[in-house]
Amino acid sequence: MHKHLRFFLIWAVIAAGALPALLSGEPNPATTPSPATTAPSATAWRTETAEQRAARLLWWHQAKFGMFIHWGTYCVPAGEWKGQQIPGLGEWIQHKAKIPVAEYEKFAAQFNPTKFDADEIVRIARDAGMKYIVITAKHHEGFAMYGSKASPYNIVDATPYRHDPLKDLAAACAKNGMRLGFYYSQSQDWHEPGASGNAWDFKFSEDAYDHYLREKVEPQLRELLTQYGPVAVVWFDTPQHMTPERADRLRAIVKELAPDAIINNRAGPGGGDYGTPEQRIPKIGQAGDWETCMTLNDTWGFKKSDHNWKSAKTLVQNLVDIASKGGNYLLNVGPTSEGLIPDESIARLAEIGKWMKANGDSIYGTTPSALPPQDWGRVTANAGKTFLHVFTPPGDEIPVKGFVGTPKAVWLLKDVDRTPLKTRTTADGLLITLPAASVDPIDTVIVVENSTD
Ligand code: H79
Repeated sequence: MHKHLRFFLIWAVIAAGALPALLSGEPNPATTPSPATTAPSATAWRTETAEQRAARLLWWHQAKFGMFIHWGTYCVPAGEWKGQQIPGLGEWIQHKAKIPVAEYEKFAAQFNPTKFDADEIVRIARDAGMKYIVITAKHHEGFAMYGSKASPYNIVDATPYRHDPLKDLAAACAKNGMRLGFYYSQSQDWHEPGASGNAWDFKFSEDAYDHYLREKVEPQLRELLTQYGPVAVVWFDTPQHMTPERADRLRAIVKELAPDAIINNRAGPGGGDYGTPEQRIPKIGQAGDWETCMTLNDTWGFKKSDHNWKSAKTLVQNLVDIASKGGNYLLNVGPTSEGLIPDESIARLAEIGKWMKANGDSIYGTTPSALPPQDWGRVTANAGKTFLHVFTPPGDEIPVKGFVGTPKAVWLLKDVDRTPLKTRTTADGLLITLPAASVDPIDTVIVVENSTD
């Protein structure tokens, strides 16, 4: 086993090359600090030891699975402008159709999400097996989805709804042990002169940009970190024009007001706590802490015409793939202008939840396994147990490449009686018999209690 672990680690380090991340324009994972170091954290904006950092990130590592919520006034046009379907992401409609602020603002006046039910949303997340929620407090459109004193362009002051849904969500999360985080687009703000992104209404200047950061972004960040109870995650995005100094000002606010919060790596130069592969799952061996964010269909913000839903099988296998590589999965829902999560999303999350209820032990709190990649699926590990995730059984027997010794016990995770599965050891390693009747078409999980030799 030990010889094998060594081989795997060397191999994983080689596989962790930064090339894919560089090509995709994402921050170099090689600069993301690893929790395994004993030196003080490499994150300049934190003065904490590796142990303190590991403790701060512990819940997040154990959680593995969270809900992303993209909700803003873009759910009113829902992908359509002046009778035309606007291609691309729903939340990008203003940019894509170059809708002038004076016209786009009218969506707020039509936004009355009276069916929004924070308890129901938290229930949907919890039943799916999700342990945290990250919601858009302000996306690139510039509209605050909460009552903000720093800008009247917010859901309390600019809509007939006149109510703060983030207050409800914070209360529902607190009641249900669900961690809550805020997404905040700090650089693009298509509503504000001086901010980044809206070249059809405004002309960008560095001075005006600093004014925007100081007068809108920094006060709003302070509001979000003081008025909603503990904030578990701050999720910045698209740091165009963010210098290290500008990013440091935001990180300092987070550190001051929410010292335990985890922040993603998109505040700007200087990084954050974790990497954010978007709409993709990294190759095995990805260095540092990371979270794949992904849509259920092809859009983040609700879009009427988007019916390209991923199957529950794909979604569960994505979560397993991610957990087997040491990452987290942040899976998005885009509520409608009524405040409802689309039925197609709810159905898929419920199916994931059903699988998670029987198989969650193979996800929560796990780490990558020291075993090499297996042809039939993925492997996770936790406290002396190895979880074999069989996606495509090669036959009645599952060969476990690289497993050395005789396991103490082998059973199906979903089997509460822990009926032993038949095993045999050959020169090629361990073989486990998986009865055809036990196969779960999504992912059959076999628990191997490791041998003590
Ligand atoms: O919030 C979600 C996206 O809206 C946001 N990040 C996730 C979490 C995001 N902003 N920018 N990007 C992702 C990447 C940039 C995409 C773009 Fe485009 C390509 C901008 C212009 C070309 C996609 C296609 C959006 C508009 C056209």
